[in-house]
Amino acid sequence: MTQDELKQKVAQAALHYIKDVSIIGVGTGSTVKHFIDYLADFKGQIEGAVSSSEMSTAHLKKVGIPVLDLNSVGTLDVYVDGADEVTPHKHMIKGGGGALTREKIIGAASKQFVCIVDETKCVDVLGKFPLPVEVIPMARSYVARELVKLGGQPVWRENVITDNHNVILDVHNLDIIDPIKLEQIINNITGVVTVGIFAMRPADVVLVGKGDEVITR
Ligand code: ABF
Repeated sequence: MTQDELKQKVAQAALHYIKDVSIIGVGTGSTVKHFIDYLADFKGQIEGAVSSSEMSTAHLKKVGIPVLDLNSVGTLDVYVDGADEVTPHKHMIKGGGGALTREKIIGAASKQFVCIVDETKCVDVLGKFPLPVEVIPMARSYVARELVKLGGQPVWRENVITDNHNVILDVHNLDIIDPIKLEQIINNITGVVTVGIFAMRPADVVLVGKGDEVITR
């Protein structure tokens, strides 16, 4: 199977987790795009979705699924999203698509976080994928200096402004041995909005498209 076929397969498998759910949290990325396409078949059975990005919002509207405001719906039962890396402990690096802040908010407000990935995303240790950090624009250089002190090599994702009007630093060369600790340290750097380590609130279920099957972790 191609990587995209694996993404389709794992996105379809996620439908199992939205039975009897009326409002679904929806992430961002190419795997989630397939999930939204499958979700379209349920649009008569669900009230709507809370979206993690303008990109996903546009796709949800295109397939006819109402997009709802998280402030109006409270706690969500299920959140389905992809990842850039995921470990056996269900810790993730997310944000390659630039939507990490809203993704983390919806994940925090959801009872069950279902992560859908193809096998290339599975790692033992986070950090080979450059760690996205969303930063208030005026703090970009200051935060970059602080990240260097942590051993990282931050690169400004130029020409990218997030849905929240911030900038992103992609931090290379980090060996994330203790994801929870590093998430807390980077969270505390003044000017950081969100760090793309999802370990304090990990996924609850990870669906991995591998070979010609879907493995549930
Ligand atoms: C999203 O999924 C982002 O956090 C991440 O960058 C993206 C990667 O997934 P895909 O390979 O499906 O685009 O949640």
